[in-house]
Amino acid sequence: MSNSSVEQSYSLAKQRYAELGVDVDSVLKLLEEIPISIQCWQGDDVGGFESAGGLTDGGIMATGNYPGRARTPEELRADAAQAMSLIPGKHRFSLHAIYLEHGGQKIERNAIGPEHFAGWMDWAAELGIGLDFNPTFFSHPKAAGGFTLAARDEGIRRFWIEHGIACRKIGAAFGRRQKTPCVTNVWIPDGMKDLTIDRKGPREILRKSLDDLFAEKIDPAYNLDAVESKLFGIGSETYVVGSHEFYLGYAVANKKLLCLDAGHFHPTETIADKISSVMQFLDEILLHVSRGVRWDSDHVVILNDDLRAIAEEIVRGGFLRRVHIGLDFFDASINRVAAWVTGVRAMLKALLLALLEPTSDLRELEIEGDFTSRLVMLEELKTLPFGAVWDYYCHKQGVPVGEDWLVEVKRYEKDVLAKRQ
Ligand code: RNT
Ligand code: ZN
Repeated sequence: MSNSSVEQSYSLAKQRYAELGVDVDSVLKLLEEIPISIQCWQGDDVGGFESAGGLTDGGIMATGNYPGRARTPEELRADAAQAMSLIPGKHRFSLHAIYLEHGGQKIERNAIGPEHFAGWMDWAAELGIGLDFNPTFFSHPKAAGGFTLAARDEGIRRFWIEHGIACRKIGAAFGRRQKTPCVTNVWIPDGMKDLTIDRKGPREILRKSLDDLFAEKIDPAYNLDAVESKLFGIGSETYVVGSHEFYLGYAVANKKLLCLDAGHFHPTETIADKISSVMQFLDEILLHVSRGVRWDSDHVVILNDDLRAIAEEIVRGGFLRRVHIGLDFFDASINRVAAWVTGVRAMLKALLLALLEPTSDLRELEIEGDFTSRLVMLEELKTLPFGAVWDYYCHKQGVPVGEDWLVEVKRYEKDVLAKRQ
């Protein structure tokens, strides 16, 4: 599309939105300020660089064998930078502990430190982006029994507490360096495949483990702790220790961030409506925006009704500064850079659509009891020229407009990814 047609379409779109009282230019300024935390693990199927082993059991699984997976930190950084060059705005990058750079040494997970992430910190500083962090409680012999922080075995439990403690220090080091807090998110796979007698015991253990893991106070300007629940996983179909109710209670009682993963509830249960509820009791939350399909909770995010509802709830509730938006999907069956770009661009489109809504007018209609107009307006808003605004935003941010970004990904695939054999 030519620059002049992008600009012409934009100016018409702007007029149309102005008729509804929406100032599109200021909406675009707002959108520019919203960072999305991009998950590192889409780039290599959650393999990490601890060993060549890749993702092993722990309640999650990447499927597909599309060529070009990143095998080293350098490759992953290059792929992520390539993705970010096709996404409008400045975002964040979320690392997992297994993405350390160990310099050929065997470093146990309870012995990792900020020094093993120096390369990542330098890279982030160069790009001017912030980092977030995740301890890795899976793909490890000490997680093979299915229990980590909720383990009855004291040695195993201690090991994982120490891992969590080490990770919070890494998060704080990120935060200190980047001048924005690092969100460090705890997710553990602990659970049971089949009928479970003692659902209480492991939860008592987990509660104690979390208390130990979080015992040290860390300045929230540097590190924010989040806890992520799940209903079921692969091999933990019947019972997951860290359920929604467990972590909701823990987060409220201990002033932690609650992480709501869109794929971690009943297959038809969505997270949008949970936001304004939990925000009554929590200062901040983390989202793992994902797309569940049947039993899989981690398909690439697309602009569907669920995603739109999440963005609408954040915007309508005025929660933009209190909700950290992270993505969580990993698809090994398509080009991984394209997966990233598709997911982040979808999230941004959903936020843009929500920001373009004449929300106060709609709220007025609702308060007045004019539900007819509320429904009619919501339906009419769907066909406003949103695409023209999105295209202009991409153009203004210096990234490809429309499907042009795919051309860049195909070129990168041919020049770089295809050569990784
Ligand atoms: C797993 C959780 C968790 C992971 C990442 C890799 O079900 O969603 O967030 O996907 O930590
Ligand atoms: Zn998640």
